[in-house]
Amino acid sequence: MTGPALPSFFRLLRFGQLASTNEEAARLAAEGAAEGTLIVADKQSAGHGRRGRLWVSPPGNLYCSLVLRPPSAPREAAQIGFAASLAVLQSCRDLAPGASFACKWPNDVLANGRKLAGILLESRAAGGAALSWLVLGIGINLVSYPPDTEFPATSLAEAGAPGVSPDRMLPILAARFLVQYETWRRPGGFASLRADWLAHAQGMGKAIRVRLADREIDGRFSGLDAEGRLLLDGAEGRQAIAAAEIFPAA
Ligand code: BT5
Repeated sequence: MTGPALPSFFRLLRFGQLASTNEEAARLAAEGAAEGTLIVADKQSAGHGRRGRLWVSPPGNLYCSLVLRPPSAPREAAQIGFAASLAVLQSCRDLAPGASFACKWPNDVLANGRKLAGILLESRAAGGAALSWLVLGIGINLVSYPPDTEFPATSLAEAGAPGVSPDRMLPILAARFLVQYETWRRPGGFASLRADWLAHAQGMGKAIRVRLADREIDGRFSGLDAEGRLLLDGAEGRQAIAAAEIFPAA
């Protein structure tokens, strides 16, 4: 299949249907696919989110996964999720300038307070020292969204840009991501990217509730550390949270 023109960094592989673009990208990455390999599917039969959760993936929305091979330590991998969230936010704002967009930790993008996009990072390390590969999966609800999610969802159409096709969104997103990725790769890049992300972060500086696997804790969202962990100031002092769901304080 032919597709939209993308910067030369990308090598686009398009599919009518896949179980999951992340699975396909991870399979290709393990076989040696080059950085910039970009898998796109019209729909997914088993799209997934974090911890095996389902990502509802009917035709009309964007489902893509990018193979990256940054020469970084595994603990820096999560930083790329913030680069991607910013790129998604900017791309959506380009198309729907009237809506209000925000980043929600760790990697969601919200439009008018509802979930518009999700991001899933998967990586493998080669012997601990450096990442072998990283797959960056992005799902953006362009025209539809599931009505019954725990955190309310939305689409770009509902945010004010009806009828945007995956082929229209993809080159905008690709160009925006490349700029963020290049920023990130520069010395000190994550510090500037983090400041940019925090300026768009939902709940920053506010009271939030953090749901961990086994308990919930309340505190003030006071920033991100160098590994992208959420810094929470609570009754037990400052904690760095690596994986959780966050909500406004009850
Ligand atoms: C995410 O997980 O938000 C990451 C989603 C990544 C999806 C992309 S699509 C291309 C690539 N290939 C894949 O297989 N995955 C990536 P998480 O934070 O765990 O959120 C999952 C939760 O979001 C679910 O449990 C639902 O509650 C909700 N959800 C499911 N589908 C949704 C949708 N289309 N829009 C908004 N929310 C959704």
